Amino acid sequence: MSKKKALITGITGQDGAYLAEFLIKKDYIVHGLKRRASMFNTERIDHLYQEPHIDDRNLILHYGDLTDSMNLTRIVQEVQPDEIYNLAAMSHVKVSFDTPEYTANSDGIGVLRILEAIRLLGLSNKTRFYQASTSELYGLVQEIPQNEKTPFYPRSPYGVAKLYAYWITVNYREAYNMHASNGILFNHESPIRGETFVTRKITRAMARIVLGMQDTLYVGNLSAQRDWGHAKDYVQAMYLILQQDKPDDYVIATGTTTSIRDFIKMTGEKLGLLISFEGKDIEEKGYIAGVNEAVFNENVGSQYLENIKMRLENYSVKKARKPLISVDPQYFRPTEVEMLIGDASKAKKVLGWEPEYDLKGLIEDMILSDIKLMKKDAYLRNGGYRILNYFE
Ligand code: NDP
Ligand code: GDR
Repeated sequence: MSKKKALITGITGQDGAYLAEFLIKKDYIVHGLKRRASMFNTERIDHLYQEPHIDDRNLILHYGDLTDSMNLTRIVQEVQPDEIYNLAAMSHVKVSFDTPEYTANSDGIGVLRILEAIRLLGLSNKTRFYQASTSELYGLVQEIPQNEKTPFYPRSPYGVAKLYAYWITVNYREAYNMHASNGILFNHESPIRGETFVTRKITRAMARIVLGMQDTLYVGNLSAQRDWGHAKDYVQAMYLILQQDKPDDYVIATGTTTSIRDFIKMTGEKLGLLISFEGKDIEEKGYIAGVNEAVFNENVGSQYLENIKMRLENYSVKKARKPLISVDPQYFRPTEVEMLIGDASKAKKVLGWEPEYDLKGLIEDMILSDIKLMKKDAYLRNGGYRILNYFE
C-alpha cells in the first residue's frame, strides 16, 4: 500500500514542527510549505530534514505563501495530498492590530485559496482539510466554559480573520461535501513556542534572569487568563480530527485557566523562587522574595545562587529593589481577551483525545529547556562570542 501524503502549511512554526514529526512517525510522506526568507527559517524542523538527493524522502519542502493562490494550487496539484493541515497564519494577536490587512489576507482569504484549490483540482472526495481555528474566536466570552456551540465574539483583526476562515471551512463542507474540519484550539505552548508569546517570553526571560544575564522582564496585562496546554498533545488532536469518517468541528482545551501572574509564580516555583507581586495596574511589579536553595541548585545550579541572594538582600532594602517583572503598556492590546477556558468534552468522547501534560508539566518542560538554551548563550558570551539580542 502506498504511504499517505500530508501537506502542512506553516510547517516551520511550532505546531507544524510537532505535527510533521508525529506524521512521519506514522509513516506519512510529509510535504511542507515554507516561506522564502532572507535567513534560514527551518530550525524547528532541521532534525527531520533530509537532503534533497536522497530517494524515498519522507519530508519534502516547497516554497510558498498563503497569499499566492497560483502557488498554492500548483503545490496541491503536484502533491495530491490525502490530508491538508492548514497551520500557516500570521498568528500574533497583538501584531494583527499593526498588520490588519495582511492578517485578513493570509489568515482569512488564505484558507479560501486552499479550499478552492482542492475543489478546482477535483480533489474534494480525496483530500481531507484541517483548519487551525482558535479560542480567539470567543474573544469577549459569551459563556463559561466555551464549547462548540458558544457564540463567537472576536476581539482582534486576527480573531476576525480566523472567524472568516472558520465559516468558509464550514461552508465548503456543506456546499461541496468536502471533508473539511475546524479544530478550535485553545492556547498551546512548548519549548519551541514563538519567543514573543507570553509563556515563552516568560520562561526565556526568567532563565536569563536566574543566570544573571538580564534584570527585568517587561510584560503587558498580568491579569489575563488563558487555558494553556502542550502543543505535543494538541497536534495529536489535529490528526484524530482528520481520521474521523465525518468532518466536524472540535474544541481542544485542558479545562483549566490561569492568569499570566500565576504562570510567572509557577515558573518561579520550578526554579525554587518565591515571587511576590506588589502595586496595581501599570505600577504592579513582581519581586524575588525568597529562595528554596535545594530546588534552585537542582534546576539552575549552585554557582548561580550568589546573584539571587544579592537580589534578595536588595529586596529587603526598598530603594535598592530590582523588579523581576514590570508592566509596560506597550504590550497592552487595543481590545483584550480577558479570559478563556475551554470545554473539550466532545473531543474526548468522539476522538478519544486525552492530553498528557498539565500546566505544571508544561512549565517544567519549557523552563528547563530555556535554562539549557540560555546556559549555552552564557557559555558563548563568556568565551567572547557574539550572541543574539532578543529585541521584541
Ligand atoms: P507559529 O506562529 O509558530 O507558526 C505559523 C506558521 O505559519 C509559520 O510556519 C509561518 O512561517 C507560517 N506563515 C505565516 N504567514 C504565512 C504565509 N502568509 N504563508 C505561508 N506561511 C505563513 O504558529 P503556531 O504553530 O503556534 O500555530 C499554528 C496555527 O494554529 C496558526 O494558524 C495559529 O493561528 C493557530 N492557532 C495557534 C494556537 C496556539 O496556541 N499556538 C491556538 C489556536 C490556533 P515562518 O516560520 O516563515 O514565519
Ligand atoms: P494569545 O497569546 O494572544 O492568547 O494568542 P499571547 O501569549 O500573545 O497572549 C496571551 C495573553 O497574555 C497577555 N500578555 C502578553 N502577551 C504577550 N504576547 N506579551 C506580553 O508581554 C504580555 N503580557 C501580557 C496578552 O495580553 C494576552 O491576554 C495565542 C496565539 O498563539 C494565537 O495564534 C492563538 O490563536 C491563541 O493563542 C489561542
